[in-house]
Order: sequence, then C-alpha cells, then structure tokens
Amino acid sequence: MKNLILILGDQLSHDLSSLKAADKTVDTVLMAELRSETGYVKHHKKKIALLFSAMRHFAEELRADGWQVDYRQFSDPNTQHDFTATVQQAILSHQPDQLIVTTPGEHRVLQEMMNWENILSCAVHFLEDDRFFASTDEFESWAEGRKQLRMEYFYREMRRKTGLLMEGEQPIGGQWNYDSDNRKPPKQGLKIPPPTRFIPDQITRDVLTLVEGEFADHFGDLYPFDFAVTAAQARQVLDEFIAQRLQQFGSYQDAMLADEPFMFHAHIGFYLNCGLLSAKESVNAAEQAYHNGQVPLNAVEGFIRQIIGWREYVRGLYWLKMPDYKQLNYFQATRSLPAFFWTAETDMRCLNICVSDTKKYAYAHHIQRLMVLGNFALLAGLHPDEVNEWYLIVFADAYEWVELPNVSGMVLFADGGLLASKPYAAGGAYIDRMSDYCSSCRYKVKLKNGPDACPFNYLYWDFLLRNREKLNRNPRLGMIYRTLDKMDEEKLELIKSDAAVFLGNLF
Ligand code: FAD
Ligand code: DLZ
Ligand code: SF4
Repeated sequence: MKNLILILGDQLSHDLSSLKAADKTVDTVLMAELRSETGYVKHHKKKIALLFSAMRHFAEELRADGWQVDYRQFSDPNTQHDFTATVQQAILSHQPDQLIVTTPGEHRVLQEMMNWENILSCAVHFLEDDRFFASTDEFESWAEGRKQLRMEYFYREMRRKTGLLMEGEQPIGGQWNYDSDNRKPPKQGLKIPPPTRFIPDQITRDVLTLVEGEFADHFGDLYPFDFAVTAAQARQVLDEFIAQRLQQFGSYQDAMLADEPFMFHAHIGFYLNCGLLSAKESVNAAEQAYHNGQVPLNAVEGFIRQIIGWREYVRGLYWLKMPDYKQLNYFQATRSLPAFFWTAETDMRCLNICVSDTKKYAYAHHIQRLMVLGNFALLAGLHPDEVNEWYLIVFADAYEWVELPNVSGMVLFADGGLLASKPYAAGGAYIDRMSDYCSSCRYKVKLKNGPDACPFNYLYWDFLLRNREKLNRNPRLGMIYRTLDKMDEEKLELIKSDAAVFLGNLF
C-alpha cells in the first residue's frame, strides 16, 4: 500500500500521527505554501515568514531522514494554492492508494477536507492529532451535562490525568492553583533577560525576500526577523526560558512595562502551535526544573496551568462549539475596529504601546492582549467578527482554535459566559497598577470624567450601564452594580456623555 501524507503548516512535528502511520521507504510527504492559507486573513508578515521557513526546514529534515518530500513553494508556477487542488494534483503524480492526514486544527480546513472522500480518486484516512493532552472526545465527555465549563475544573482533571505536580491524588503543595501569588505589579529595577533570538540562515533569508515581495501590503514589520525555525531552536527557546525566566514567570505574569515587551513570558506559543515544540516536552521540562529546586511552585504551576489547562481547554471548547461559536455576539456589539489597531496612532499610551509591540514583534503578552487591547474592544463595543479577524492576523501564534475562544469567550464575553464567569472589564486603575504606561500618558488615570480623564474610566461604567439588563444578575458583578446604583444622576450623565463623545470620535 502506497500513501500520500499531507502535512499542514501547523503540523511540523516529527512524531505527528500521520508520519507515525507511514512508511518512509514507499510513502511520499506532501507540503505546500498556499495562497488560500496566507490569504484567508492577511496574516502579519512575520507569521508567514515563520511558517514558510519552518516548513522548508522541516521538509529538509524529513529528506535527511530518508523521506520523499513533494514540497510546493509559493512561487513555483505549478503550485495550486489551495489544499484540495494541491492534493488532487499530487494524487495524479504519485498515484497513492491512500491519502493520510492528521486532522487539521481549524474548522474551516476540516470542512474543506470532509468532502475529499467524494472527490478524490483515492481513499482518505484522517488520524487524531495526538499532540494534545485531551482528545476532542475526552473534552466532550467532560463537558457533558455541565452548565458551566470552567477551566479550573478541567485543569484539575488534566493534572490528575498527567500526574504533573501531583502527589498521588493530591496537588503538590496542597493547592491546585497559585494564581493569587501571581499578580505582582512590576517594580523598579527588575532584571529581565532578553528573549532568545536567531540569525536567519539562507533558507530563512530566501523566505524573507519572498514575503517582502508577495506580502508587502500585509500588516506588521518583517525585519528584524529572529524567530526559531527548527525544533532544535524552539527547544533552545524553551530551555533558556526555564533557566532564565521561569523563576519570575508566576510573580510577574500580569505585569507590563513600556520598554519590556517580552517580560518573563516563555515566547513559545509560536512554536507549540506550529508543532516545532511539543506541549508535553515543555511541561515535563518545567516540572523537572521544579523538582531540581531551580524554580518555585507558584511559577511552575502557573506555567503548567497555561498549557495543560488553558491551551487544552480552549481547544476543547472550540471543537465542542464550532461552527456556532463564531457567530456569537452576546452584547450585540456593532462598532467597527478603529484605525489605530493597525497604525498605533492613538494618544492612549497603553494602546499605542501594545499595538506598536504587536506590529514590531507579531507578539504581545497575555495581559496586553486581554486587559489593554481586549478590554478596549469590550468596553468600546467592537464587533466580534472584526476583533477576531484582527487577533488572527496580528499574532504569529494565532490559529482560530486558540484565538477564537480567547477573543469571543475571554475578551468579548460574546458567548454570554460559557468560558468566563464575568467579563474581564476594567478601568484605568488596573492598567496603572500593573504597568508603567500611565505616568507619561496624555490622559490622567486618576481623573474619572472630562477631556483629560482616562477613557477607560468612563468607558468602563458606560459599558456596565449599557449592558445592565444582561449583566446585573451576575453574582460576581453585584457589588459593582450596587456602586453604580449609588451614583447620582449628574455623575451618570457625565459618564454617558464622555463615553458618547469619545466613541463618536473613534474611526
Ligand atoms: P506564556 O505567557 O509564556 O504562556 C505559556 C504558554 O501557555 C503559551 O505559549 C500558550 O501556549 C499557553 N497559554 C497561555 N495562556 C493561554 C490561553 N489563554 N489560551 C491558550 N493557551 C494559553 N494564544 C495562542 O497561542 N494563540 C492565539 O491566537 C492567542 N490569542 C489570544 C487572544 C487573546 C484576546 C488573549 C487574551 C489571549 C490569546 N492567547 C493566544 C493566549 C496567550 O495570550 C498566548 O498564548 C501567550 O501570550 C503566548 O505567549 P507566550 O508563549 O509568551 O505565553
Ligand atoms: C497559517 C498558515 C499559513 C500562513 N500558510 C500555510 C501554508 O502555506 N501551507 C500550509 O499548509 N499551512 C499554512 N498555514 C497553516 C494552516 O492555515 C493551518 O494548517 C490550518 O489553519 C489548520 O490549522
Ligand atoms: Fe491607558 Fe488610561 Fe493609562 Fe493612558 S491613562 S495609559 S489611556 S490606562
């Protein structure tokens, strides 16, 4: 039996289920740089460069390992530019008995592939993507019958299943979650090691020239390009994170500094999501560092929770709820994305910094994504479709399965509270406490109303007023609505008029 193995741009793992099922002495691997994938949204230039270079390096590694690889480069005149046509053409030239594919990460691509059984001239065999800790079926069983799908309970299941940071049935240290130790504001004089960077080799330089020519109208700076593009380099990023930054990761996980876009974060999402780095090796290495006495429990638990908790949970939720999840808009938000999300031209310093970082690095860390960019999108009532598209475009780690639940669920509360127990809405005081952004902003974070007041302050209360009907029965918002109810009419009018003027001038 002769197989054709299609490997997608986010399946760059040598232990991929489709490769494990194949025989390199007779089978052929197919990989392709496709306009359908670079163009379904106009990805950040760095994201395309990362994927094309990582794909080309991966193909080279497979060849060195004895595989036959049919690799279609973007500029090759024979490249068909969508998955279906590419596979049809490859079947004609290789005449396989069967096409083997590891199930794709996105619903959009799976829909396209579901039709292949009918239109291709060979059998099609889908294999589970077993690079995750929980299968989609396992998540479905966990979710069944639950009214609320809280990540914390799923996470505990994953701790039990993997045995990570466990002593028998109990969590090491007696607590499942050390988040309350993980909210330190940044302090002066923090020593933050620089991120791991790589000098582009010839393969990457060729890709950069291609991206420069073909995707000049896409968002973001292509240069400098210093991403890891091989599994060995991605492993180096992980190892340096564990040796140099994991120690402080927990404590300063929520902190933001204007001159430190990378803080103590791991910067591994890019590599986990395209397959260069495995989630299992990442959490195992972190746990080992804890057992070796190199890192404290709050740090390692926080890191492991992000991966076996949040990352697995959002994937499970995505496959459980798609395609309907994409249509949800609980607050019926309609406003268009303001231009500064692309240009960074805004006098709100926090937003200017977060958009500028995103443009430069195709990266912003979690709290920048959630409590600055996302908080603004929520409070300003931006339409979920536009916000989702933006997040999918701008971050090099963005794929719909992980982006959509974070944006529609965590940031916009568009699912009405399936993912989050209350909206992550906050006024300027939160940003001021967790960052150094406000001290040199044109707006005054302590002022609540008027032309110099921080817009987050009145937008926060205006959001709660606008959505009172949908939120005031939420037990976690009871105290906040009681505070609102104590405000006099004059104050409420000021909030509404400041918000109306501000939002009226957004374009
Ligand atoms: P670290 O902070 O060092 O965390 C380590 C790893 O934990 C990450 O690499 C990631 O794999 C995982 N992780 C942490 N938080 C989450 C989470 N909420 N959901 C899933 N995995 C998580 N992550 C993506 O991988 N792709 C996205 O497209 C994406 N979009 C996001 C959009 C919004 C609005 C928000 C609030 C979060 C989003 N996240 C996304 C989650 C998180 O912000 C990124 O995973 C993280 O910033 C990546 O940087 P890092 O590798 O330095 O992560
Ligand atoms: C994101 C992406 C991009 C930009 N380009 C390609 C590509 O040219 N070829 C490819 O196979 N995959 C690419 N990808 C990743 C796919 O979009 C991803 O595999 C699907 O979204 C399924 O998760
Ligand atoms: Fe952002 Fe307000 Fe602080 Fe300015 S004052 S940086 S707008 S939170």
